[in-house]
Amino acid sequence: MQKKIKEIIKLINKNDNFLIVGHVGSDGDSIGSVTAFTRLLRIKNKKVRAYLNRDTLAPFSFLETEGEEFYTDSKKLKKDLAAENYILITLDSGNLERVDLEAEITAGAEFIINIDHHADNSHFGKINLVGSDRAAVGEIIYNFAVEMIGIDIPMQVAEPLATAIITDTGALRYENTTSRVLRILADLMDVGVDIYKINKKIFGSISYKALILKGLALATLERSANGKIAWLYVSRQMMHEAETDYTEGLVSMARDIEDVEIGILFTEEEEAEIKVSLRSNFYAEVNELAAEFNGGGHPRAAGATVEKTLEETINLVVEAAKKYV
Ligand SMILES: [Mn+2]
Repeated sequence: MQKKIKEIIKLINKNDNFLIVGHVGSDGDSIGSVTAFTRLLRIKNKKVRAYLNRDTLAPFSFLETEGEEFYTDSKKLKKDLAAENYILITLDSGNLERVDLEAEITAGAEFIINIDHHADNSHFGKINLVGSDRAAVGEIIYNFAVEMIGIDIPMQVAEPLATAIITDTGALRYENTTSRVLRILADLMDVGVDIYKINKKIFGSISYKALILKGLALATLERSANGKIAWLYVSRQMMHEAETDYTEGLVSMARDIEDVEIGILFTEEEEAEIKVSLRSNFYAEVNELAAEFNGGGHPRAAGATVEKTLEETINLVVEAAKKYV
C-alpha cells in the first residue's frame, strides 16, 4: 500500500490538472474523501477540481465545500474541462459504472487513478490502489496526507477524513473498526477534529420527514428463514407521502434485529427499478448475494439494482438470500 501511495504521489507531483470524484449515491466516505483529497492537492498548489453531487450533499454541509474547485453542476464542469488535459482520480468506486460523472467527462480524462477499498474492485484505472482491508477510502487518503504534508494535518483536511471514516465504520460500530482506524481518529482528534459533532451530524439526528418515512418503512417489516432474514421496503408512494426519499439507516433496522443475519431494504426508485441494500452481521457474504443480481460491495454491506417490480424483486432476492443463512 505504502509503495503504491508513493508511486501515485510521484505522479501527482509530475502533473498539474486533476479531477476528483466519488460514487453515485454518494455517502460520507465518498464525499469526505473527495473533499479531503481535493484540499490536499490544493495545498500542494495543484490545479484540481472535484465533482460533488448536489443531491447527496445536504447532511455534509458542515464540510463547507463551497470553494470554486468544488463543482455541483455537471454541465459547467464539462464546459470548463472541454479544452483541458486532466487526470481523473476516482475514490470509493468499485467499478466504472459507479463513478459519479457523465461518461463524456470520464472518457475525456488522460488516464484514471482508481483509489478504493471494495474487494471486488474491477481495477478499471491505469493505476489502481485497492486497499480492501481498509475501513474507508478516508483511511487511505489519511495515509496520503501524512506522506504529503506530515501528521500535522490542517482541519480542512482532517475533518472530512474523520467524516469518511466515521461514516464507513458506522460510528466505530462495524467489524471494520480496527485499532489502526482508532489510532487515525485519535490523531485527527489531536489536530482539532470534533468527533462528537460529526457523529451527531451523521448518526445522531434525523429530519422529521425522514422519521415519518422510517415509520412507514418499519410497518412493512417481514422475516424469513426462521428469523435469520429480515426485510423492509420503501415504495414511491411512501416517499411521496413522507415528502422525502431519505432512506439512510433504514437497512440497519432490519439487520440489527436479534437473530437476524441478513437485513434487506428494497427501495422503489422507479416502477421497475428496485434498489436492493444488503447488510449482514457475522457470516453471510452479501456481496456474493448482490453479485447474483449484478451488484457488488463488501461482505457485510452490498447492494444491487433489479429491474423488476417491487413484489417480484422482494420474492427473488429473499429466496436467493436463504442460501446464505
Ligand atoms: Mn467507502
